[in-house]
Amino acid sequence: MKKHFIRACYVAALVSSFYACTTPAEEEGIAEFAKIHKAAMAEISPGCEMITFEPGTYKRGADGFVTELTSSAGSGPVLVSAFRKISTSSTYQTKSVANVFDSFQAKTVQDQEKAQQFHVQDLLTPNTNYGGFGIGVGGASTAYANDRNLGNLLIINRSDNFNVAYDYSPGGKMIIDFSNLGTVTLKAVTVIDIDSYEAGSEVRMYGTDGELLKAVPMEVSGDNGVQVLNLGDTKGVQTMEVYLGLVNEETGSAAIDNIEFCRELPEEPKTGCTRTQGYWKTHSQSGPAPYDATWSKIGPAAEKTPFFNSGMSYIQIMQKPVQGNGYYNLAHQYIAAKLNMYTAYASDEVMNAFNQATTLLSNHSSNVVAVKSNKKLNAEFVKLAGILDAYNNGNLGTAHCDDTSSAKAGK
Ligand SMILES: [Ca+2]
Ligand SMILES: [Ca+2]
Ligand SMILES: [Ca+2]
Repeated sequence: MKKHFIRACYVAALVSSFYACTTPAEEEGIAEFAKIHKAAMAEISPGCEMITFEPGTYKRGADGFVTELTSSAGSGPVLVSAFRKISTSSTYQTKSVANVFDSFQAKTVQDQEKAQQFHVQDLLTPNTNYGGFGIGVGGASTAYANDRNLGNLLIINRSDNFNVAYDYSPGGKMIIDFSNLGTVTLKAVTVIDIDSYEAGSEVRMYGTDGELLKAVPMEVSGDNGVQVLNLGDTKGVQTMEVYLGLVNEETGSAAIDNIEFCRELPEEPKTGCTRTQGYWKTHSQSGPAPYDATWSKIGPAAEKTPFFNSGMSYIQIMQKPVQGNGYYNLAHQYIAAKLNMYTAYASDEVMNAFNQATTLLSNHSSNVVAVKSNKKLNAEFVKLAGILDAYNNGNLGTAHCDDTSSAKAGK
Protein backbone atom coordinates (compact mmCIF):
# COMPACT_ATOMS: atom_id res chain seq x y z
CA MET A 1 0.00 0.00 0.00
CA LYS A 2 2.74 2.39 0.96
CA LYS A 3 4.43 1.91 -2.35
CA HIS A 4 1.27 2.87 -4.20
CA PHE A 5 1.03 6.04 -2.18
CA ILE A 6 4.60 6.95 -3.01
CA ARG A 7 4.07 6.38 -6.70
CA ALA A 8 0.92 8.52 -6.67
CA CYS A 9 2.72 11.27 -4.78
CA TYR A 10 5.59 11.15 -7.23
CA VAL A 11 3.25 11.47 -10.19
CA ALA A 12 1.39 14.33 -8.49
CA ALA A 13 4.70 16.06 -7.93
CA LEU A 14 5.48 15.83 -11.61
CA VAL A 15 2.20 17.15 -12.92
CA SER A 16 1.61 19.96 -10.45
CA SER A 17 3.93 20.73 -7.57
CA PHE A 18 5.11 19.27 -4.33
CA TYR A 19 2.41 21.23 -2.48
CA ALA A 20 0.05 18.43 -3.32
CA CYS A 21 1.91 15.94 -1.17
CA THR A 22 3.77 17.27 1.79
CA THR A 23 1.91 16.56 5.01
CA PRO A 24 4.34 15.13 7.61
CA ALA A 25 3.22 11.58 6.93
CA GLU A 26 3.72 12.16 3.28
CA GLU A 27 7.15 13.67 3.78
CA GLU A 28 8.07 10.36 5.30
CA GLY A 29 6.79 8.83 2.07
CA ILE A 30 9.07 11.03 -0.01
CA ALA A 31 12.02 10.15 2.19
CA GLU A 32 11.16 6.50 1.73
CA PHE A 33 11.01 6.96 -2.02
CA ALA A 34 14.46 8.50 -1.92
CA LYS A 35 15.80 5.64 0.17
CA ILE A 36 14.57 2.89 -2.09
CA HIS A 37 16.32 4.52 -5.00
CA LYS A 38 19.77 4.19 -3.47
CA ALA A 39 20.69 1.51 -5.96
CA ALA A 40 19.96 3.82 -8.85
CA MET A 41 22.31 6.49 -7.56
CA ALA A 42 25.34 5.15 -9.43
CA GLU A 43 26.66 8.24 -11.11
CA ILE A 44 29.94 9.09 -12.78
CA SER A 45 31.84 11.96 -11.14
CA PRO A 46 33.29 14.62 -13.45
CA GLY A 47 36.62 13.40 -14.82
CA CYS A 48 35.85 9.76 -14.00
CA GLU A 49 34.74 6.76 -16.05
CA MET A 50 32.64 3.63 -15.64
CA ILE A 51 32.85 0.02 -16.77
CA THR A 52 29.31 -1.16 -17.48
CA PHE A 53 29.83 -4.48 -19.33
CA GLU A 54 27.27 -3.37 -21.91
CA PRO A 55 27.46 -4.56 -25.55
CA GLY A 56 30.36 -2.98 -27.40
CA THR A 57 32.41 -2.46 -24.23
CA TYR A 58 33.89 -5.95 -23.87
CA LYS A 59 35.85 -8.40 -26.00
CA ARG A 60 36.09 -12.17 -25.87
CA GLY A 61 39.27 -14.23 -26.18
CA ALA A 62 39.82 -17.24 -28.46
CA ASP A 63 38.01 -19.53 -25.99
CA GLY A 64 34.96 -17.26 -25.91
CA PHE A 65 35.33 -15.92 -22.39
CA VAL A 66 35.60 -12.19 -21.74
CA THR A 67 39.15 -10.81 -21.63
CA GLU A 68 39.03 -7.06 -22.30
CA LEU A 69 36.87 -4.14 -21.24
CA THR A 70 36.52 -0.55 -22.39
CA SER A 71 35.27 2.27 -20.15
CA SER A 72 32.43 4.72 -20.78
CA ALA A 73 35.04 7.24 -21.93
CA GLY A 74 36.66 4.73 -24.31
CA SER A 75 39.73 3.99 -22.13
CA GLY A 76 41.22 0.55 -22.38
CA PRO A 77 41.82 -2.20 -22.74
CA VAL A 78 41.20 -3.00 -19.09
CA LEU A 79 41.97 -6.69 -18.68
CA VAL A 80 39.53 -8.98 -16.92
CA SER A 81 39.67 -12.57 -15.72
CA ALA A 82 37.62 -14.67 -13.30
CA PHE A 83 38.41 -17.94 -11.60
CA ARG A 84 36.21 -20.50 -9.89
CA LYS A 85 37.13 -21.42 -6.35
CA ILE A 86 37.87 -25.10 -5.92
CA SER A 87 35.02 -25.88 -3.58
CA THR A 88 35.72 -25.94 0.16
CA SER A 89 39.36 -25.03 -0.41
CA SER A 90 41.40 -21.85 -0.65
CA THR A 91 42.61 -22.47 -4.18
CA TYR A 92 41.27 -21.47 -7.55
CA GLN A 93 41.00 -23.05 -10.97
CA THR A 94 43.50 -21.70 -13.49
CA LYS A 95 41.21 -21.26 -16.49
CA SER A 96 39.54 -17.86 -16.66
CA VAL A 97 35.77 -18.03 -17.08
CA ALA A 98 34.86 -14.33 -16.94
CA ASN A 99 31.51 -13.81 -18.61
CA VAL A 100 28.81 -11.21 -19.03
CA PHE A 101 25.31 -12.06 -17.89
CA ASP A 102 22.21 -10.31 -19.18
CA SER A 103 20.35 -9.43 -15.99
CA PHE A 104 17.13 -8.49 -17.78
CA GLN A 105 15.81 -11.80 -19.08
CA ALA A 106 13.46 -14.69 -18.30
CA LYS A 107 13.91 -16.56 -15.05
CA THR A 108 15.94 -19.68 -15.81
CA VAL A 109 18.94 -20.68 -17.86
CA GLN A 110 19.00 -24.00 -19.63
CA ASP A 111 22.27 -25.88 -19.32
CA GLN A 112 22.63 -27.36 -22.76
CA GLU A 113 25.24 -29.87 -21.68
CA LYS A 114 23.39 -31.33 -18.72
CA ALA A 115 19.81 -30.65 -19.82
CA GLN A 116 19.25 -28.94 -16.45
CA GLN A 117 17.42 -25.76 -15.66
CA PHE A 118 19.31 -23.35 -13.43
CA HIS A 119 17.50 -20.67 -11.52
CA VAL A 120 19.15 -17.31 -11.81
CA GLN A 121 16.34 -15.12 -10.47
CA ASP A 122 18.55 -13.68 -7.75
CA LEU A 123 20.89 -12.08 -10.33
CA LEU A 124 18.15 -10.52 -12.44
CA THR A 125 17.49 -6.76 -12.47
CA PRO A 126 15.23 -5.11 -11.65
CA ASN A 127 13.31 -7.05 -8.99
CA THR A 128 9.72 -8.02 -9.86
CA ASN A 129 8.62 -5.18 -7.53
CA TYR A 130 10.24 -2.75 -9.96
CA GLY A 131 9.15 -4.20 -13.26
CA GLY A 132 11.85 -6.82 -13.86
CA PHE A 133 12.25 -10.55 -13.27
CA GLY A 134 14.51 -10.52 -10.20
CA ILE A 135 13.27 -12.47 -7.18
CA GLY A 136 14.56 -12.24 -3.62
CA VAL A 137 13.75 -10.32 -0.44
CA GLY A 138 16.97 -8.27 -0.48
CA GLY A 139 16.14 -6.66 -3.79
CA ALA A 140 12.42 -6.32 -3.15
CA SER A 141 12.50 -3.06 -1.15
CA THR A 142 14.37 -0.61 1.10
CA ALA A 143 18.12 -0.04 1.25
CA TYR A 144 19.19 -2.70 -1.25
CA ALA A 145 16.27 -2.26 -3.61
CA ASN A 146 16.98 -3.76 -7.01
CA ASP A 147 15.06 -1.05 -8.78
CA ARG A 148 16.49 -0.64 -12.25
CA ASN A 149 17.74 -2.61 -15.21
CA LEU A 150 21.53 -2.90 -14.87
CA GLY A 151 21.84 -4.68 -18.21
CA ASN A 152 24.93 -6.86 -18.40
CA LEU A 153 26.76 -7.91 -15.23
CA LEU A 154 30.15 -9.63 -14.79
CA ILE A 155 30.01 -13.20 -13.48
CA ILE A 156 32.24 -16.20 -12.87
CA ASN A 157 30.69 -18.66 -15.31
CA ARG A 158 29.45 -22.01 -14.08
CA SER A 159 29.58 -23.75 -17.43
CA ASP A 160 32.66 -24.14 -19.61
CA ASN A 161 30.39 -23.08 -22.45
CA PHE A 162 30.47 -19.28 -22.56
CA ASN A 163 27.21 -19.28 -24.51
CA VAL A 164 25.44 -20.54 -21.40
CA ALA A 165 25.90 -17.58 -19.06
CA TYR A 166 25.08 -18.26 -15.43
CA ASP A 167 27.03 -17.87 -12.24
CA TYR A 168 29.19 -20.35 -10.40
CA SER A 169 27.63 -20.66 -6.96
CA PRO A 170 30.64 -21.90 -4.93
CA GLY A 171 32.32 -18.54 -5.52
CA GLY A 172 35.71 -17.42 -6.75
CA LYS A 173 37.59 -14.29 -7.67
CA MET A 174 37.42 -11.70 -10.42
CA ILE A 175 40.48 -9.69 -11.41
CA ILE A 176 40.27 -6.31 -13.12
CA ASP A 177 43.69 -5.14 -14.33
CA PHE A 178 43.99 -1.42 -15.09
CA SER A 179 47.74 -1.47 -15.87
CA ASN A 180 47.23 -0.33 -19.47
CA LEU A 181 45.87 2.93 -18.04
CA GLY A 182 48.70 3.39 -15.53
CA THR A 183 47.08 3.65 -12.11
CA VAL A 184 43.52 4.67 -11.28
CA THR A 185 41.51 5.95 -8.34
CA LEU A 186 38.68 3.56 -7.53
CA LYS A 187 35.40 5.06 -6.40
CA ALA A 188 32.64 2.42 -6.42
CA VAL A 189 31.40 -0.90 -7.70
CA THR A 190 27.84 -2.22 -7.78
CA VAL A 191 27.37 -5.71 -6.33
CA ILE A 192 24.31 -7.90 -6.76
CA ASP A 193 23.12 -10.71 -4.47
CA ILE A 194 25.36 -10.96 -1.42
CA ASP A 195 23.37 -13.34 0.78
CA SER A 196 23.91 -13.65 4.54
CA TYR A 197 26.05 -16.75 4.06
CA GLU A 198 28.32 -14.74 1.75
CA ALA A 199 29.34 -12.18 4.40
CA GLY A 200 33.10 -11.81 4.13
CA SER A 201 33.08 -11.23 0.39
CA GLU A 202 35.32 -8.27 -0.36
CA VAL A 203 37.10 -6.10 -2.88
CA ARG A 204 40.89 -5.83 -2.60
CA MET A 205 42.85 -3.11 -4.34
CA TYR A 206 46.54 -3.46 -5.17
CA GLY A 207 49.21 -0.93 -6.23
CA THR A 208 51.98 -1.13 -8.83
CA ASP A 209 54.22 -3.30 -6.65
CA GLY A 210 51.39 -5.67 -5.88
CA GLU A 211 50.99 -4.19 -2.40
CA LEU A 212 47.52 -4.33 -0.84
CA LEU A 213 46.25 -0.74 -0.65
CA LYS A 214 42.83 -1.38 0.80
CA ALA A 215 40.25 -4.12 1.28
CA VAL A 216 36.57 -3.19 1.41
CA PRO A 217 34.06 -5.72 2.75
CA MET A 218 30.75 -6.03 0.96
CA GLU A 219 27.53 -5.51 2.86
CA VAL A 220 25.01 -8.32 3.09
CA SER A 221 22.28 -7.13 0.71
CA GLY A 222 20.23 -10.32 0.89
CA ASP A 223 18.85 -12.32 -1.99
CA ASN A 224 18.71 -10.26 -5.22
CA GLY A 225 19.78 -7.12 -3.32
CA VAL A 226 21.85 -4.41 -5.04
CA GLN A 227 24.53 -2.39 -3.26
CA VAL A 228 26.74 0.42 -4.52
CA LEU A 229 29.94 -0.38 -2.65
CA ASN A 230 32.04 2.70 -1.83
CA LEU A 231 35.69 1.91 -2.60
CA GLY A 232 36.89 4.97 -0.72
CA ASP A 233 38.54 6.93 -3.55
CA THR A 234 41.50 4.58 -3.26
CA LYS A 235 44.41 6.04 -5.24
CA GLY A 236 47.24 4.35 -7.12
CA VAL A 237 45.31 1.16 -7.94
CA GLN A 238 46.61 -1.10 -10.67
CA THR A 239 44.59 -4.22 -9.94
CA MET A 240 41.22 -4.79 -8.33
CA GLU A 241 40.32 -8.25 -7.06
CA VAL A 242 36.77 -9.19 -6.17
CA TYR A 243 36.43 -12.15 -3.80
CA LEU A 244 32.99 -13.75 -3.82
CA GLY A 245 32.30 -16.08 -0.90
CA LEU A 246 34.75 -17.28 1.70
CA VAL A 247 37.58 -19.70 1.15
CA ASN A 248 36.84 -23.14 2.57
CA GLU A 249 33.12 -22.54 2.02
CA GLU A 250 30.87 -23.43 -0.89
CA THR A 251 29.26 -20.05 -1.23
CA GLY A 252 29.76 -17.01 -3.40
CA SER A 253 27.17 -16.57 -6.10
CA ALA A 254 27.03 -12.89 -6.98
CA ALA A 255 27.78 -10.47 -9.80
CA ILE A 256 29.30 -7.04 -10.21
CA ASP A 257 28.62 -4.03 -12.43
CA ASN A 258 29.35 -0.30 -12.87
CA ILE A 259 32.98 -0.06 -11.74
CA GLU A 260 33.64 3.66 -11.31
CA PHE A 261 37.23 4.84 -11.56
CA CYS A 262 39.19 7.98 -12.39
CA ARG A 263 42.40 8.03 -14.39
CA GLU A 264 45.44 9.52 -12.71
CA LEU A 265 47.05 11.10 -15.74
CA PRO A 266 48.22 14.67 -15.45
CA GLU A 267 45.04 16.59 -16.11
CA GLU A 268 44.79 18.10 -19.56
CA PRO A 269 43.87 21.75 -19.52
CA LYS A 270 40.16 22.09 -20.16
CA THR A 271 39.64 24.32 -23.17
CA GLY A 272 35.87 23.97 -23.64
CA CYS A 273 33.31 26.75 -23.40
CA THR A 274 30.15 26.99 -21.28
CA ARG A 275 26.47 26.80 -22.14
CA THR A 276 23.35 27.97 -20.31
CA GLN A 277 20.81 25.84 -18.46
CA GLY A 278 18.35 26.60 -21.30
CA TYR A 279 20.70 24.86 -23.71
CA TRP A 280 21.18 21.78 -21.54
CA LYS A 281 17.45 21.48 -20.79
CA THR A 282 16.64 21.20 -24.48
CA HIS A 283 19.63 19.15 -25.69
CA SER A 284 19.10 15.90 -23.77
CA GLN A 285 17.76 12.67 -25.24
CA SER A 286 14.33 13.97 -24.28
CA GLY A 287 14.74 16.67 -26.95
CA PRO A 288 13.49 18.76 -28.62
CA ALA A 289 16.93 19.97 -29.82
CA PRO A 290 19.67 17.56 -30.98
CA TYR A 291 21.20 15.41 -28.22
CA ASP A 292 24.42 16.64 -26.63
CA ALA A 293 26.19 13.47 -25.48
CA THR A 294 27.84 15.30 -22.58
CA TRP A 295 24.71 14.22 -20.67
CA SER A 296 25.97 10.62 -20.80
CA LYS A 297 28.97 11.59 -18.66
CA ILE A 298 26.65 11.90 -15.65
CA GLY A 299 26.12 8.15 -15.61
CA PRO A 300 24.58 5.21 -17.45
CA ALA A 301 21.10 6.70 -17.04
CA ALA A 302 22.27 10.12 -18.37
CA GLU A 303 19.54 12.75 -17.86
CA LYS A 304 17.32 10.16 -16.19
CA THR A 305 19.77 9.81 -13.29
CA PRO A 306 18.03 10.59 -9.96
CA PHE A 307 18.87 14.09 -8.74
CA PHE A 308 19.99 13.66 -5.12
CA ASN A 309 16.98 12.55 -3.05
CA SER A 310 14.44 14.73 -4.86
CA GLY A 311 12.49 11.80 -6.29
CA MET A 312 13.04 13.43 -9.69
CA SER A 313 15.59 12.84 -12.41
CA TYR A 314 18.02 15.48 -13.67
CA ILE A 315 15.83 16.25 -16.68
CA GLN A 316 12.63 16.34 -14.63
CA ILE A 317 14.28 18.92 -12.36
CA MET A 318 15.37 20.93 -15.41
CA GLN A 319 11.79 21.01 -16.66
CA LYS A 320 10.39 22.34 -13.37
CA PRO A 321 9.53 26.06 -13.48
CA VAL A 322 11.42 27.98 -10.77
CA GLN A 323 8.42 30.04 -9.52
CA GLY A 324 10.46 31.68 -6.80
CA ASN A 325 11.77 28.42 -5.38
CA GLY A 326 15.52 28.77 -4.82
CA TYR A 327 15.92 25.00 -4.91
CA TYR A 328 14.90 24.76 -8.55
CA ASN A 329 16.81 27.93 -9.41
CA LEU A 330 20.03 26.51 -7.98
CA ALA A 331 19.40 22.99 -9.29
CA HIS A 332 19.06 24.28 -12.87
CA GLN A 333 22.31 26.26 -12.70
CA TYR A 334 24.06 23.43 -10.86
CA ILE A 335 23.19 20.85 -13.50
CA ALA A 336 24.30 23.19 -16.30
CA ALA A 337 27.56 23.97 -14.45
CA LYS A 338 28.22 20.28 -13.85
CA LEU A 339 27.76 19.51 -17.56
CA ASN A 340 29.94 22.47 -18.53
CA MET A 341 32.71 21.38 -16.15
CA TYR A 342 33.25 18.13 -18.04
CA THR A 343 34.91 20.17 -20.80
CA ALA A 344 35.27 23.75 -19.57
CA TYR A 345 37.65 25.18 -16.98
CA ALA A 346 36.13 26.32 -13.68
CA SER A 347 37.93 28.80 -11.42
CA ASP A 348 38.32 28.27 -7.67
CA GLU A 349 35.45 30.70 -7.09
CA VAL A 350 33.16 28.61 -9.30
CA MET A 351 34.32 25.30 -7.80
CA ASN A 352 33.77 26.70 -4.34
CA ALA A 353 30.19 27.71 -5.19
CA PHE A 354 29.62 24.35 -6.88
CA ASN A 355 30.80 22.42 -3.82
CA GLN A 356 28.63 24.51 -1.48
CA ALA A 357 25.70 23.90 -3.83
CA THR A 358 26.34 20.15 -3.68
CA THR A 359 26.00 20.24 0.11
CA LEU A 360 22.88 22.43 0.08
CA LEU A 361 21.13 20.41 -2.59
CA SER A 362 21.92 17.08 -0.97
CA ASN A 363 20.72 18.31 2.44
CA HIS A 364 17.42 19.72 1.22
CA SER A 365 16.40 17.65 -1.77
CA SER A 366 13.95 15.42 0.12
CA ASN A 367 11.75 18.45 0.85
CA VAL A 368 12.09 20.90 -2.00
CA VAL A 369 9.09 23.01 -0.97
CA ALA A 370 10.55 23.79 2.45
CA VAL A 371 13.32 25.78 0.77
CA LYS A 372 10.91 28.32 -0.71
CA SER A 373 9.04 28.83 2.56
CA ASN A 374 12.27 29.60 4.46
CA LYS A 375 13.31 33.08 3.29
CA LYS A 376 16.84 32.96 4.64
CA LEU A 377 17.52 29.50 3.26
CA ASN A 378 15.95 30.38 -0.07
CA ALA A 379 18.30 33.37 -0.34
CA GLU A 380 21.33 31.10 0.17
CA PHE A 381 20.20 28.98 -2.76
CA VAL A 382 19.59 32.04 -4.93
CA LYS A 383 23.01 33.50 -4.13
CA LEU A 384 24.88 30.36 -5.22
CA ALA A 385 22.64 30.05 -8.27
CA GLY A 386 23.76 33.55 -9.28
CA ILE A 387 27.44 32.57 -9.25
CA LEU A 388 26.85 29.39 -11.25
CA ASP A 389 24.57 31.29 -13.63
CA ALA A 390 27.39 33.78 -14.28
CA TYR A 391 29.78 30.89 -14.97
CA ASN A 392 27.30 29.20 -17.32
CA ASN A 393 26.84 32.49 -19.20
CA GLY A 394 30.57 32.96 -19.71
CA ASN A 395 30.93 35.84 -17.25
CA LEU A 396 33.42 34.27 -14.80
CA GLY A 397 36.55 33.85 -16.89
CA THR A 398 35.46 30.88 -19.01
CA ALA A 399 33.97 31.88 -22.35
CA HIS A 400 30.41 31.03 -23.36
CA CYS A 401 30.21 28.91 -26.51
CA ASP A 402 29.93 30.93 -29.67
CA ASP A 403 27.90 28.63 -31.88
CA THR A 404 28.89 30.42 -35.08
CA SER A 405 32.63 30.10 -34.55
CA SER A 406 32.46 26.54 -33.21
CA ALA A 407 30.38 25.60 -36.26
CA LYS A 408 33.08 27.10 -38.45
CA ALA A 409 35.76 25.20 -36.59
CA GLY A 410 33.76 22.06 -37.30
CA LYS A 411 33.18 21.13 -33.66
CA1 LIG B 1 25.68 -3.18 -16.76
CA1 LIG C 1 21.09 -15.43 -3.75
CA1 LIG D 1 24.45 -14.84 -3.56
